[in-house]
Amino acid sequence: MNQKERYESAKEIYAKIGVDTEAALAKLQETRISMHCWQADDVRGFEGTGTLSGGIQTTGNYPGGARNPDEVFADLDKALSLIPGTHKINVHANYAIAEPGETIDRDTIQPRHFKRWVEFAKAHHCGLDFNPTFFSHPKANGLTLSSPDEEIRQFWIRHGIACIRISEYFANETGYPCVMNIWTGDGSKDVPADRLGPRMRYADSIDQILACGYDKSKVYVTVESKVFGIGVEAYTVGSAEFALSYAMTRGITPLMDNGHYHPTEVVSDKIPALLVFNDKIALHITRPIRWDSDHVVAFDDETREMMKEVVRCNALDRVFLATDYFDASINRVGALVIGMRNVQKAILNALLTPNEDLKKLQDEGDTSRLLLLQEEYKLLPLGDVWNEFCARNNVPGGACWYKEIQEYEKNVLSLRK
Ligand code: RNT
Ligand code: ZN
Repeated sequence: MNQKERYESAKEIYAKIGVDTEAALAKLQETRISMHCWQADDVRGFEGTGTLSGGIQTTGNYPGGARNPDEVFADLDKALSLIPGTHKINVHANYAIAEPGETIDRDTIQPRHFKRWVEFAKAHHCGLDFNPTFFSHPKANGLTLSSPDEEIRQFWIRHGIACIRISEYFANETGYPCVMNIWTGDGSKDVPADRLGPRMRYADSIDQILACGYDKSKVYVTVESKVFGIGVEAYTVGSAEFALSYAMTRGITPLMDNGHYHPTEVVSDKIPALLVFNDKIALHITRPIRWDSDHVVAFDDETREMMKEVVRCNALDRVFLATDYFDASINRVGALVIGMRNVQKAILNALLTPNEDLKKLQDEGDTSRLLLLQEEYKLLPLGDVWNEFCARNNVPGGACWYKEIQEYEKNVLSLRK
C-alpha cells in the first residue's frame, strides 16, 4: 500500500470508532507550537559573555552548534523546513543583535535589536514569543528580580520593561499575540534565613514591570515556576505556589514547565485544574529525566497525556504551547525537529481519540470498558494519519527526513570549527 492508501484505510478504521481524521488533520494544521530558539546554540545567545547561569545546564559537546545569528537562523530555517505546519519562534532576550560597534546591555535592548528575528518570522509566516533573560549575566550572580540590592533589582526591572516593549513590537509586526515569559533562577543553594523577603520583592518587581502599561490583547505575560536548579537546591523564590498565586491575583497567565515539578508530579493533571480558573495557561514542553534535564521531547506517556488534556478540555486555543529543552549531545537541528514533531504527534493522537465516548463511559461508571478501550486505542494506525499530515505539508513523513539532517551536518554543521 502506498501512503494515500494507508491513510484511506486508517481513515476508515478511525471512522468506525466515530473519529473524523479530516477534522483532526484540520485542527492540527491550525495548531501553532512555539519552537524555542535556544536549542540551536545551547542557550548561549549573541552576547558573547560566556557561561550559562541560573541553575540550568546543557550537557554534551556535539560538534556544529550555532555560533552567531547567521548560523542560528540557518539552523532554525532547516528545522522548520522539516516540521509540518506553521508555528511560532520563541526568542530569548540574550539573542539581541547589536549594530557593529554598538554596546547594549539587558536594560537597554530595544525592538530594533530584534529586527532580524521579525524578518525571519515574517519570511516563515511565524509568530514570535519572547523571554526576558534573567541569567547568564554579571548582575545575575545572585538574586535578580528578588535581589535585596535595590540597584540590581531595578536593573532587572528595567530589563523586564524593555522586554515588554519588544514583545509588543513582535505582536505588532507579526500580527500574532506574543507570550512573554518571566522565569528567574533566583534562589539559594543552602537553607535560607528568609524565604518571605525575596518573594515579596519578586512580586513587587513583576508588579513594577507590569505597571509600564501594555496591550493585554497583544502581549500575554506568563510567570514560570520551578522547584529547584543546579546550585539552587534549597530554595526557589518563584516556586509553584508563588508563580500560580502571582499570576492569578494579577490577571496574567501561569506557565507550567513539565520539568519543574517533583518527579512523580504530572503536569497533565495540573492542566485541567488550572483551566477551571484561568482563561489562558501556558506550557513549556520538555522531558525531564530524574531532574529538569531538558532532554528532547519524546512521544512518551506524559507528553501524550498532557496533549490529551489540552484536547479533551477543548482548550487548544487556551493553552500556549512551547517547547523548552537543550540537549548538546546530539545533532541540535535534529533535536529541534524530533521534539517539535513529537509534540505534534501527541496532539494528533489526542485528536484521534473518541474523547466524548470515553468521558461518557467514565460518567456511567463503566471503568472496565474505559480501561479496555483506552488501551486498545493505543494500537490504532496513528502513524498513517501522521504521514498524511506530513505529506500534505510537503514535509517528509516517517524517519526519512533525517537524511536531510545528515546532509546538513555534512555540508554545514561540520564546517563550523
Ligand atoms: C529553566 C526554565 C526556562 C528556561 C528558558 C531558557 O528551568 O525552564 O524556561 O529553560 O528560559
Ligand atoms: Zn521552561
